[in-house]
Amino acid sequence: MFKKVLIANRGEIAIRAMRACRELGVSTVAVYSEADKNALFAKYADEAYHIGPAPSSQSYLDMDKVLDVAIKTGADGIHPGYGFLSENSTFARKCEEAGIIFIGPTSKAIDQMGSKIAARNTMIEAGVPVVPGINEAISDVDKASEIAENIGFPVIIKASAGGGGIGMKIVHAKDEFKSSLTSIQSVAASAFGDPTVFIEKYVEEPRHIEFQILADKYGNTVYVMERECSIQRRHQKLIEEAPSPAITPELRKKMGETAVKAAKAIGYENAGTVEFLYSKGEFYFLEVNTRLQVEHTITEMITGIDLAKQQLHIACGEKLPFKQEDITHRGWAIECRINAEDPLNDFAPSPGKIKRYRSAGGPGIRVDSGVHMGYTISPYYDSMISKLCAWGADRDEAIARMRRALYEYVVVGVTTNIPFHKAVLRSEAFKEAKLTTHFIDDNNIIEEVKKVVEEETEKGITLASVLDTKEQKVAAATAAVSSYISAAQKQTK
Ligand code: MV4
Repeated sequence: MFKKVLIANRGEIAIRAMRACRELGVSTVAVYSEADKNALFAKYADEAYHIGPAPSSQSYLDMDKVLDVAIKTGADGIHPGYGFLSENSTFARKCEEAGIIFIGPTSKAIDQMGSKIAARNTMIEAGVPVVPGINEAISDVDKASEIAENIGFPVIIKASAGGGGIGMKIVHAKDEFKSSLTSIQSVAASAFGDPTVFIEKYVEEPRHIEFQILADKYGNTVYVMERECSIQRRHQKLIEEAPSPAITPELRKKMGETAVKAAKAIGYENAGTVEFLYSKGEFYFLEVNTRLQVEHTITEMITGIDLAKQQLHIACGEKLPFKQEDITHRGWAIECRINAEDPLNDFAPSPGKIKRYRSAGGPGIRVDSGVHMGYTISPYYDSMISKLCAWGADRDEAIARMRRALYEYVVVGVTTNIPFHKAVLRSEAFKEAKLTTHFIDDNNIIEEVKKVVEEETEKGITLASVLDTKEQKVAAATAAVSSYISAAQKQTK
């Protein structure tokens, strides 16, 4: 096992990685920016080093600064978390060269997923189903337009260097094709420095289903159930669940084995995710995420496997301790990402100081968070306050627990998306698991969020105004919090 691991990240995921380290007796090193000097994760670590100003380019993304701290502190591993340097093959290579283990896949595996066209071809060769489309870069506009017509509209133009939803455009008819192509090429050139694009048939109203995989250095690769991440807004996931309500045991086996095939095709090791689009009984490979994802928690809740600790075991050369048939699952888990953002104002970020805070708890609840009362959410980074996860013996119990927990959760000082989650969780469509990537629009969720907020205001259970006027009076605040919880719980029904 490692002696000392540097965590090249911030917030809740830095704490998640450090928790795994602590349970394994591994020392931890945090690096933090000026904006994070009072953040919990920096205090949680055994050692913490300031590495630069708030803008990520001068701190969390500065590879040499991060590596320098790792070398000086004698860290033998670096956990990259998600985002920042986690899928940066140059950083993985620099770690390899410095003799420090990058806790993730090899730089080569990351590179192989970097070009979407190359990835598509690798998967086709490996026998992994992809969306019908073309397998080479578009060079000739007229030829491409002809191909699009053959594939059949709507088609989607994607940047080869893109991913996660940036650099794509849906084209509904031939007369839009040329202008769409030019526009997406220029987006790709400026966003990724590479104008290369390709086309696929556009799969309408798909479900987003992803398989967790774990692979050791000896070719042992397993899938660890799937997650459904269909409730998203502009490619920002908001609610995820595991297992997927769309998946039967037979389909799970088929898709899981396909995910393993995809991972093996690129010599994948460590924890990763294979994303699929699923529509009308068919599934198509989309991409591989070469990192531990935000939503890994719900997989942990249904399988009992600690994915962050498995990452450490794998990275230091241990064999996977289980085979595919040893992996079992129990019950259902849902994650709501609690963000400081205003769902009634186009989800605008709402950074600022958290004046009052009480997290949810009780049976089946897991909250991963990097914040606390008095913490100031910085405008420099993502607006996530926490990941609120609920486990139940079945989907209905998981939903009931999540609804109960959402009404226990108290955040004052910043606007949160908690009303959004309340609206989704009480909708018929969610209860019936009618999930697609268009869920929010298709089900008028924003209208429902307005109702949630109005109902709460009418019943006097919004805390903010009460507390703002009595901020100095701790006793009054305490009373307000408990009466809030009491009133809010009744609202769950
Ligand atoms: C697609 C698609 C439909 N057809 N490809 C979005 C993220 C990026 N990884 C690929 N994405 C999509 N690719 C074809 N051929 C629809 C999406 C898509 C989507 C995928 C997963 C989750 C949410 C999404 C929201 C909009 C579009």
